[in-house]
Order: sequence, then structure tokens, then C-alpha cells
Amino acid sequence: MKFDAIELVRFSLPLVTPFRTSFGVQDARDVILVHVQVGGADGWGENVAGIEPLYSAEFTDASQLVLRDHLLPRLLAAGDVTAAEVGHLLAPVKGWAMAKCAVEAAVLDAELRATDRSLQVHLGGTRHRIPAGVSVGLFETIAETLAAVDGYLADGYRRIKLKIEPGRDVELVAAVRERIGPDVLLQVDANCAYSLGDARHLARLDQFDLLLIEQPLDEDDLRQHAALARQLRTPLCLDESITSARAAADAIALGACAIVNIKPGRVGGFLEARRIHDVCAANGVPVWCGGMLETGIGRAANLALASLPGFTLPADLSASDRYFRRDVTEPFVLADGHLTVPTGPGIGVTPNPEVLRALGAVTEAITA
Ligand code: NPQ
Ligand code: MG
Repeated sequence: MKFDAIELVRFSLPLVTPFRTSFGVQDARDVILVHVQVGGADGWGENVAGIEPLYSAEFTDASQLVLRDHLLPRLLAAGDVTAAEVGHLLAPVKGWAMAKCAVEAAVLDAELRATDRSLQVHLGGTRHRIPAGVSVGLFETIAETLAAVDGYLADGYRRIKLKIEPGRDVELVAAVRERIGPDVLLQVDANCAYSLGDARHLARLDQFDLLLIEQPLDEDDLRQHAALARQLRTPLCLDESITSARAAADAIALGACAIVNIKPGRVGGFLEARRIHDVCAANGVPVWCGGMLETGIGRAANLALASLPGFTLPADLSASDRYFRRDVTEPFVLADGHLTVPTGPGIGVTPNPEVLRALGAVTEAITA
């Protein structure tokens, strides 16, 4: 089927509290939604790039340009495209995994809505609810971190992830472990902030019974991650390094990680994300679904992915109110520490036009 219309819908969504990581502070999301209309069906995909190129090289202003001038024109020129073909169609453009993911997700959503199928069933997901984890940003003081953790546990979150960086690590984790007791699932994420020389220091985290340490070293440091893994008892998990199913297979073969964080945006789409799930399952490597502070559009799709059987660890999938005062879809809410996987056609949710208007969303039509 040919595309009747393609547009980019852009808006800024303030965060309820600033979110600090080892790479910087975020006060808001700058969101681009890819909206396609094909065969009478709408499809929506979220671009998860940050405002600045700090988590990865992609950032929203550049994403808008790449989507408008390089990716979507290829989609329009091809005319008749299925979601399964989008990856191949966009492959000549190097990089831009997050932008490509948004395009593929929108086409997939439209295709599934047109045939009244859910993304969950299409991907092969089986579970109906997903244990919700929460990612806790860095704070000035340990007391502030403890207060935030207390609040999230009171909300019902099933797993705490602490952001760490050099100077805010062992003491912080010790205080949180002492506060929450031995039974609450706890893990840490360094977002590339350490080097291999920190191995002995990071080994001090072994005493806190962490589920995993996420991405301690640089994205390109697969060999160094393997060397670090041999000096720690805590399992290593990779996030930024896992840019494709091939990268996942390499990381596993090298012994660079024992667990993989899967984010569709980071790997160029939901179909590549499923291939990573399959590669990891074949190697006995547990996976979990990461998060990029998605609106309800990206969150709904991630829930479908996280319902696949290999996702055996709690996801960075939190309730809408963890991040936003008002989400652009119906809010996702915690029920007994879980989020429910949408079952409607496609991703099962759509943006509320009134909310988009109130946010001053700007629409750019893409024409051939
Ligand atoms: C991670 N996410 O796992 C990322 C990092 C991250 C939930 O910890 C804007 C866009 C802000 C993307 C902040 C979580 C972001 C972002 C943090 C991604 O490493
Ligand atoms: Mg991470």
C-alpha cells in the first residue's frame, strides 16, 4: 500500500524532576513522532534521541533533518513498503538507529492496525504484564537518593536501578542497600563513566548483591569489558555497546557481558531488537528492556517487546508519572508493581490531539 501522508510531530515534554546521569542533566524530552497514514490506517513511532548528543551521537535537531531529508524520502520513493522491508530500505543511510526505529515503528503500527493485529502478538510476546523497574538519577546527596528510592518502593516498583559515576558509587550503593534490605532487586548503570583501571574499585560493588552493573566502560570497549568481567563477581550488562544483533553476538562471544539491555531505538528498530532477543536466548543470556524516557507511544511498543519470553529481568519501564505530569497518550499506571501490555491493534495507543495542541506541537509534512 502507498503512503497517503507522512508527517513529523515535534514537541517538548518537561520532566517532573530533572534526570541526572553520568553524561548530564535532562529537564525535558524533545520528542519527534513519526506519523504515517497508509491504507486508511495511522501509524506512530517515537524518536528517542536526546536533546544533546550525550547518550549517543544522535540528537533531536539532527534527527529531524535526517528524517526529513534522508530517511522518509526513501520511504516515499519506494511507495509500497512493508515494515519488514524498512530496515533494508534505510540501510544505505549510515547510522541514525533511533530515527530509523521511529520510521519502522510507525510503518509497523499502521500495518498492524490495518489488519487488526497487536504488536505484542506480532512480535511473539506472551506475558500480559511486565514487572516495572525504575531508574533513579544522580542526586547531590545520598539522603536525596534514599528519599527518591523510598518513594519509588512505596509506589510498588519491583527493581531499583541507581545511576552511578566516579565519586558517587560505593558509598551510595552501600547506603541504598542498607536502606532497602537484602530482598529488593538492585542494579547500577554507569553510562560509560569508568575505565578498566577502575576494576579494583568497581569490585567493591560485589558485596552489595547487585543484579548487574550496566555499561561501566566506553561503548567501543568490548575487549576491556571482557577483561573487567573477569575481575568482578557481579554480572556485566551492556547497553550503549549493543548497537545490533551482530554486536550482541560479538559481545557474548568475547565474554564482554552476561546480560543484555535491549532498546529498540539504540539498535535501529523493533525487528532488530527481536533478533537480539533471539541471539541472546540461543546463548542463554538474559535480556531486559531498557528505557529512554519514552512517551506513551514508545512505552507501549516497548511493553509489547518486553513481553517476549527471553525478557526475564525487570524492565526500565515505569509509569508515565515517573517522568511526565501528563503523557501524550492515556497514562501508563502501575498495578501491583507491573505495567499492562496493550492488546489493541498496533501499539494499542494513540497521542491525544488536545495534549499535542496544548504542548504546542509543530507538524512538518513530508512530501515526495
Ligand atoms: C540508560 N535510560 O539506560 C538510559 C539513559 C538515558 C532510563 O536510565 C533523554 C533521552 C534523556 C534519553 C536520560 C534510563 C535520557 C535518555 C538517560 C537516556 O542508560
Ligand atoms: Mg543504560
